[in-house]
Amino acid sequence: TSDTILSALADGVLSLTLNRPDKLNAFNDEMHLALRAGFERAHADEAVRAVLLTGAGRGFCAGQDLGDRDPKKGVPDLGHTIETYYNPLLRLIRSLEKPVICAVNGVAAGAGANIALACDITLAARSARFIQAFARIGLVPDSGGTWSLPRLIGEARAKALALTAEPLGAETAADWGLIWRAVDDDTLMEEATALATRLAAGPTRGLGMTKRAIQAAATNSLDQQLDLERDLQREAGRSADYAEGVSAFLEKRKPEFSGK
Ligand code: T3D
Repeated sequence: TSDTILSALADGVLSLTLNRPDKLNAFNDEMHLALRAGFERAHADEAVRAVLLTGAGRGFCAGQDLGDRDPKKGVPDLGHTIETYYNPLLRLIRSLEKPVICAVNGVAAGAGANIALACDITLAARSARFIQAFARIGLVPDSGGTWSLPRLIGEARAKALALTAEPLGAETAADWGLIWRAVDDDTLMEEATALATRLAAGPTRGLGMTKRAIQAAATNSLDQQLDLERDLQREAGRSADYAEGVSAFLEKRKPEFSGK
């Protein structure tokens, strides 16, 4: 275990809190491994039905800890660190067939910004800023940023954000469709927790397949997507939660989903 990630399971929600507040929760190797372990648990543990990712202190995440990248120590192989740490994390978030909610409590810079964008529903405190900081140090957006930015906000805005590294406020991020919603700073965690708890009480398999289908649309043709919808609907139609959902509707009561 590591205190670089605080982990707690309540009401089906696995809360993962980036916890290096003195460094605005920048990633070192230890925090990478601990966060990965959190998402691996979310994949494996049936009791986890949603994940809530946030940061401790005044920042969400400032990306890579640049203290570990001092050029005096030699030229690093960043391809290796991307392959070893950032790419596996992105794949774990995207392939998790459970909702991942991100509560961006403060500045999200570099990989920190793009990890927030990889989550399924991202809320941000009104004071939070998103910064594609890579251009300031001669790097290229990673953690899926070059993929997610143009898809979420179009090429013009994606290029301007990435080339200028200008901060984008949470309100504008929401207006542009980069994130779901900007909320008051002092209600962020309450709203994000309520959303995660609601989703964790939902029909987990159906929600997971919905996530998979929407993500697949990024590369599928309409025909491929229609076939995928047929296959997933067949599977969803066999789930216990579908039977419960329909029964509850017919009996005019609230459904009690088991996640199965
Ligand atoms: O390397 C690889 O493996 C490749 C992968 C790369 C992925 C990446 O994420 S590259 C991008 C790395 N991140 C950055 O370039 C962002 C660097 N940080 C900043 O530009 C600013 O800190 C912020 C704009 C995020 C916030 O500014 P501000 O003024 O609110 O806070 P601050 O004073 O700059 O930071 C507060 C403290 O956190 C400060 O420490 P101090 O002086 O109080 O002891 C600062 O040095 C530290 N900190 C912030 N970001 C990082 C960091 N320390 C190490 N690494 C950081 N990324």
